Amino acid sequence: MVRSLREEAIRTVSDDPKQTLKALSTELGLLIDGAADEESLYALQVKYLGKKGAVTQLRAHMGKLPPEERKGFGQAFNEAKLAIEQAIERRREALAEAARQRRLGRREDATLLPRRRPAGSLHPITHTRRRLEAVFRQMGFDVVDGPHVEDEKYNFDDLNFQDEHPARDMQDTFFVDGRDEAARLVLRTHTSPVQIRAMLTRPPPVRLVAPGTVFRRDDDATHSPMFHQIEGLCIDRGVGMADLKATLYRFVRAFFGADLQVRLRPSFFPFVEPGAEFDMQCPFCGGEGCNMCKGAGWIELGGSGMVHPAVLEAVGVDPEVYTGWAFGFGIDRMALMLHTVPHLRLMFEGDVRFLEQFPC
Ligand code: FA5
Repeated sequence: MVRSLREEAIRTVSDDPKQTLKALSTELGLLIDGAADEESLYALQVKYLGKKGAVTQLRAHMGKLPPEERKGFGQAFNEAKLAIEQAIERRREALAEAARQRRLGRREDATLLPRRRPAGSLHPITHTRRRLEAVFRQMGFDVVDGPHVEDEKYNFDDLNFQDEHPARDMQDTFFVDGRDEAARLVLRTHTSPVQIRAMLTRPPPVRLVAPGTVFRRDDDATHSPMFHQIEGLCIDRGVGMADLKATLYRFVRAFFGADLQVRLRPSFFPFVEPGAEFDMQCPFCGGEGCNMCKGAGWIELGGSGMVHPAVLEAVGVDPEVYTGWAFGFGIDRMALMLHTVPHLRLMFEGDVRFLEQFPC
């Protein structure tokens, strides 16, 4: 249609330029209004208003008119050209607006729920760890960090582990290749080596907690090869088991917001003497016995005890002057309890359907 219109214009232009201008304006108006997109509109503009365009060429034929008609034709030509340009501009705006509306999605329905934006949140273990840190900070503890790849000396030797202690066995510990036998590196098996690092750099009194990731060759329903612990350490003059128990009791009360009892049971860890496991009264049944505590009324939290004099000596602290206590427990099991999650494995599978249930 565009080509025939132009041919028609060229054919008739020699006859009567005024008639041709009129016909061209009318036809072109229709073509402009029918342009389906900005591209076809631009093509029309080039074809008719460009250097060799039908409208532009019409002006060259002005010379064929008698001199008295030229002025009137010139005026009519300018007005027609302006009208065409304005029509093109209007159509361009309309097409741009239509495209914008399409982009915005005009099919708005005010009754629809807003579209759900995926929002990240803290992993339940990170959330639990931060809560633990906050509670201990409030109780006057510093929060310190230690390396995941640890010197065997800090992980075992200085903590009074004998050479033949089973925990050193390849079954339990991930040894890191590349160092000679005399100075081996391990993925730390617990957070207790941070005790050694802290005592080597801080003179007593020391009061700190050290949360972090630890690694063991452990993998079953309740044990993971990578898990998290928090270590507590207090070194000062004249501190004893009563301070340890009181601190654990105050911690449990602050963390769970309930008056839950704590109990110590004798146990063995090479770096404490005496050593004790510590349990808390079950926060779900208050000690009555339920599924969460397997009917016991108590939930096992971790290990604790008075820092062994051999450990104090290894770091140059005089055991005749200073005493200290330490504790360590699993953050992961604390998180399971806090969020009533049944299996440890769920915490590490990275399944978003599970994780998004904890918008912490
Ligand atoms: C220790 O690791 C001692 N370092 C704790 C300690 C510190 C004792 C200071 C005395 C003084 P144990 O091996 O029992 O202790 O581990 C402590 C806690 O870590 C356990 O009670 C348990 O909650 C958690 N835990 C141990 N192994 C795993 C595992 N494979 N997966 C998840 N949690 C674990």
